[in-house]
Amino acid sequence: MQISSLLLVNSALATLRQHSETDRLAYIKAVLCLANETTTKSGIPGVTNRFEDHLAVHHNQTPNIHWVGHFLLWHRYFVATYEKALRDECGWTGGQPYWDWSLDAEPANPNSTRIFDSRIFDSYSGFGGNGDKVVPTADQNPINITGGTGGGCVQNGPFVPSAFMLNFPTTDCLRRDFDPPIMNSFADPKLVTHVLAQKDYTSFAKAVENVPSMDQPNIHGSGHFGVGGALGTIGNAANSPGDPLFYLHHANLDRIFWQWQQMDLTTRLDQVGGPVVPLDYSGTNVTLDFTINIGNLAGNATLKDVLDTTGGTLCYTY
Ligand SMILES: [Cu+2]
Repeated sequence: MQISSLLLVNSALATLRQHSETDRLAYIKAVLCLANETTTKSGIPGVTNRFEDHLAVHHNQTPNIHWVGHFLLWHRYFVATYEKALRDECGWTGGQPYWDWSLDAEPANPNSTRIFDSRIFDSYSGFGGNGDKVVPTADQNPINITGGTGGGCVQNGPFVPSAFMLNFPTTDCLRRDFDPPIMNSFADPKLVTHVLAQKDYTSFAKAVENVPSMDQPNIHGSGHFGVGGALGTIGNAANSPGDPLFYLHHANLDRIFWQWQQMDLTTRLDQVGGPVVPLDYSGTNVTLDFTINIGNLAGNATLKDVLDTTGGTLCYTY
């Protein structure tokens, strides 16, 4: 049996809007601390700090961790490990906050910018706002994402270029490309209800990710493409953890997953499924003892190890 090195203590998660301004500032300070910690752990060439350690592990594993049976559990373990780094190395004392985009989405009004006016994007106590307007070339926008309103470097907040740069895989600023029509349709509360109504792990996981197409809204794509559009960092499959918001988006997906598990905990602490190879729905499926790894960030874990957020490996709830 694999004993993981990860144990999160007293880690209760809360939506960012439930945090006080002091807490929100403390969380962002911890993120900047991680980005300024130059003793790295991943061993991945090109990585210059502890924040990029996480980005690089996700980058390198991107071909194996999406549209697979272990998608949700890999990302659960990954976000929990990032939270642990913020706590152990950067003085954060809370749980990993999440961003519940469905609270502000306006599916009936695709061009609404209400969601982008929410406090999470505040220039002082939030994650900052949009990038300046850049028109993508056809090369930069292979899947032809429309509706983007930014695309350049974030213009305000704690992660502007003078305070925060990404050095992996290449040097770049943090980019955002707010896309109201995608945000409002992909973050539709009805999609959350649809996901929560799934009867087994495989169909749940499939409902969260849906298919790789912009024509079929899916909640996983909401934070990624609603904020990232065509050019934003969080919209890039490999480099999305370069946007600190990634972790709040994925914590929310994980919260929905945990909520779903709790509706039938006995069964759902013991059930996995879905393909080992991306989108290979007729191929081999993952099993409870399928092992995931997050490189040198923490020890390997089986899917069984991380199905329970309050089990031996993980220790948090929402
Ligand atoms: Cu991912």
